[in-house]
This record gives sequence, structure tokens and C-alpha cells, in this order.
Amino acid sequence: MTSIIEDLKWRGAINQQTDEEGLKKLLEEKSVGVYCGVDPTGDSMHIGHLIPFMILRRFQLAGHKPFIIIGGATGSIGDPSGRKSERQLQTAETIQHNAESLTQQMRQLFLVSDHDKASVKLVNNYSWTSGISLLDFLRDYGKHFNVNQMLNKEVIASRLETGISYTEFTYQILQALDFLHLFQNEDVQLQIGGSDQWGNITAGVDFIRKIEGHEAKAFGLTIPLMLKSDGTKFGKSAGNAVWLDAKKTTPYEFYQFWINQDDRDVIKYLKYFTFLSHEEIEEYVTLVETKPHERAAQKRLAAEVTQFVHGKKALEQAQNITKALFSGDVAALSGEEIRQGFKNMPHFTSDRTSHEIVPWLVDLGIESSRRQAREDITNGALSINGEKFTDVAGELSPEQAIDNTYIIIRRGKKKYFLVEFSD
Ligand code: 629
Repeated sequence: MTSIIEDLKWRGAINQQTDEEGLKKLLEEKSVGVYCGVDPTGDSMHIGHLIPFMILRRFQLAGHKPFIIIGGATGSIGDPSGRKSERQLQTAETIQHNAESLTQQMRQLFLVSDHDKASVKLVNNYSWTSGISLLDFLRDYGKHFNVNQMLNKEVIASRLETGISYTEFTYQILQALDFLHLFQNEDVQLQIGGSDQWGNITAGVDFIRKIEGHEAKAFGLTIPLMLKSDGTKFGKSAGNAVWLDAKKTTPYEFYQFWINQDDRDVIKYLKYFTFLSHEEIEEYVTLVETKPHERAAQKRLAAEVTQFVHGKKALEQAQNITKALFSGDVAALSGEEIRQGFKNMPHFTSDRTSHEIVPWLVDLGIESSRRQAREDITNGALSINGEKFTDVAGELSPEQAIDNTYIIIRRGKKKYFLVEFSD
């Protein structure tokens, strides 16, 4: 079996390491505690967050012990990493609320079996940070941080022109303190994070060495920023972030996001976002080269990530919706599937009575004129709930609606409209 580090290298998932040789040796010797943190700045993670936490899961699958810090304390300060300007402070209530949502999300992702339950630990850094007095902070911790070194860190250096508050300047000390805390109390020896976390992670490694002595075995590893071959920002769909919360990004939208990836990126994503073996991924390399039109790699990618984040049932629904919208055979969709599939399509409401089709289509705004409506119907361009509708004098009633509520209208091959009967 290849080692976890070799595997991560193959996946293109290593940016920097504090001590490559030392870490390799340690990981061969024992089951190592590994951690990654997230700040509760929002109430859901997006797919950018998924990367380091999936790597945490790879460490877990390789026999190591994953820890997740939810940053109740750090989140109330705000990490300046990767930002050009000062953050807005959030209220204690918001942070508390977000921390609970993120904890819930992490549980869903990581605690998939009883065995895993025993080996993932979720901790909130508020628990060991909130009780430190100002004087203790300055005497016990601040004394070990050299301001000149702090200023030299990329994150701080890049903000010196525009300015940075004392509060955000202090952030790296809090994250360093977390690493020391987990090192001392939980035997955590490795911190991972995105490349923007390098300064914070090395601050922790240096701090541990100062407190525990130069031989202390603490390591850091960062993951490269995900780039897209067309130069646009990874993780956005039509300008919006792709969230892990099904209420913000439905499983169908999530599935579509992955289905739509470029051939030039799809193998990279299979390596990052799935637990498929090297051999399986190599097969997709061949398929992308020889039969790109089949989009087998995109379909597998979408299936794997959607199932990992939303579960098997949500994946099946997303696949159902995709198939139905493609073929036009929408009659068998459930109400829930319709709500997901039509979230971003033209949506109309109608009162719960029977309607003559031609004036109804015009009143709703689906057809521009009665004449156009008649023409489309006669030409066979109109389908209602998956069946061609050819009767210009026909009527539509709530009894014909799917789930007693939905009428799906398709004009031509691709244009869909949803009408909802409501009281
Ligand atoms: C306390 C807080 C710790 C260790 C880490 C942290 C959070 C860290 C941070 N991370 C980003 C976040 O919370 O700000 N200071 O949004 C985010 N992270 C995942 C990856 C990241 C990073 O959660 O590390 O690089 C995004 O891919 O930006 O003791």
C-alpha cells in the first residue's frame, strides 16, 4: 500500500510541509493525531472547505486520528489570511449559532459509522481560550512571539500598506495556542489547512518548539489553492458559492455543478474530491481522452461527491431529476424532486381551478400571444407533464397536476416552465 503522503502527492494535494522527512517517518511509526480548523464565520461550509476536511478523512482512513476545531474563539477575532481588508466583527450569538450549524455539518460528513464515531473529535477552541486573562495571555504566550517575525508573515506584510488592527494581528497567536493545546492534551502532532493557513500553522509549530523544546515533533502541511483551467475562481456556480447545506445549494444543483466540469479539470477533481483508487481514476483518464462525449468522469465525480455530502437518497433524486429533464419524461418526478429541479427555472402560480390552455398560457406570461400559443400547440412544440399537448381547445385542471400541485410545461426541446396551483 502507498503511504498517505505518497497518496496526497499523487493527488496533487500538497503545497508546503514544515519537515517532509520528519513527518513521513512519524506517520510510518504510529497513529498520529491530525487537525484542521474552521471558523464559524458562516452557518455552512462550501466546497472550498471540503478539500482539507476530505484530506483529514484520508488521514483517518489511513489509521490516523482526526480532530476538528470549530473556532468559536478565533471566529470572534477573524483570520486576516487571504483578505485585503479588515473583517466585520460578528456578534456572540451569530458565532454561537454558526458554530452549532458547522458542528452538525461536520458530524454528517465524518461520523458515518460507529467505528468512525470513536475516532473523530470535534472541539471548540472557545473552551480553552475564553478563560485566559489578559495578563496571563501577555505573560505566558505573548512573550514567545516575536513581533518582527509576525510582521514578516505574508498575511501581515501584505496588509501593512492598507493597515491591520491589533485584533487581527493577534489572530495567529490564538491559532498557535490551539495547536499547543491539542499537542499537549490530545497528542496532536500535525496541522493541515489550505495554503492561506501556512503562516498560522508555522506560528503554531514554532510556538510548540519554544514551549516544549526544539525536539518537539509538531508538523504542518498545506494544500494548494484549487485552480480552474479557464482561470475563473473554483467553487462558484453562476457567481454563487456552492454550499454543503442542502437548503442553500440543493443536492440537484450540487450534482449539476460537478456534472458541468471541464474535461481539463475533471481528473484533478476526481483526485481531490473522491476516495476512488488510483487505478479507477487512471481508467477515467483514458475515458476522458477516448470518449469525452460520454462524460463518464464527470458523472462519476458528481455521483461520488454528492453521495459523500448528501447521502445516497439525495444522489438518486438528483440523478432522477437530471434524467427526467434531459428526456422530457417528467411525469414520474415527485413533488420534492420537482421543487429541486425547477428551483432556477421560470416559476408561475395559478389558482386551483380549471383553465382553458390558450388564454391561460398568455395570462401566465409563458406565451406572448394567443396566436403564438395556438401555433406552438398545433406544431406539437408543447408538452404538459411529459406528454405532447395538441388540443388548442383543451383545458387544464388541478386534477392533472403532479402531486396535485405542479404542471410542468416544456416548449421545444429545452425550455421548461413550472406552474404551481395554490389556494
Ligand atoms: C483555529 C481556527 C485553528 C485552526 C484553524 C482555524 C481556522 C482558520 C481559517 N480557516 C478557513 C475558514 O475557517 O480561517 N484560521 O474558512 C478555511 N479552512 C479550511 C482551509 C482553508 C481556510 O476552514 O484551511 O484554506 C480553505 O480551504 O481558508 O486552531
